[in-house]
Amino acid sequence: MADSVARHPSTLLIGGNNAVTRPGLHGMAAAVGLDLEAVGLITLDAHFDMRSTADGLANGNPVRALLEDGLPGRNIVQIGLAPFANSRAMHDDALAAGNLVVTLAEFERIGVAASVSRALDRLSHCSAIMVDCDIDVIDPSQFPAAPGARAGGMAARDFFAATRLLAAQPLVKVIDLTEWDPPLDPTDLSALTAGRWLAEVVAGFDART
Ligand SMILES: [Mn+2]
Repeated sequence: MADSVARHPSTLLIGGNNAVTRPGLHGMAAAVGLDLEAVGLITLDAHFDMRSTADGLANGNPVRALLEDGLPGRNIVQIGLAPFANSRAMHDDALAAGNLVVTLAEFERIGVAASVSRALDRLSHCSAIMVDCDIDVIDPSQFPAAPGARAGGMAARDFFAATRLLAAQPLVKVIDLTEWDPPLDPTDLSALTAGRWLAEVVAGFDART
């Protein structure tokens, strides 16, 4: 990751599960010579990913692990948190850490552009940003191949729009896609949706000025 970020303005990290986000962010920070105080993380994810790290690193705890590594909560923006998919304790912990939390309900109330603007404003002190796209944020009717997805998720078109806006930001050095489990979808719907994600990332990158 560090080697790629050093040589390219944008690097895509394709999971695999959400545990790839932590080493991805560390690689990005190393490549640009920044400590964790100067790098930001934006997650599009139905979950806080704030489970305990006591039993090791896994797909449910990359945000907790990064906080424990020293990434300040003020450098973390979490968008798309689904109701009835997270514990109260994790929500409280995220707020106590200083993470900016934009729940799915808030995202839908204020819209894609305002949510992205809020995220970027929050990270205005950061010199490099990683975007974590946990594809379980999408409604499972539109992306059946994510085991963590819950009914009533984000509309795929909103996910695409948010991805494109974020990919257009020059400070976004790394974007990951995680939690896609292809065998869970016997149709080609999930593959087409993931393919569209890639197209949106490239279109956003192409729009950079
Ligand atoms: Mn996740």
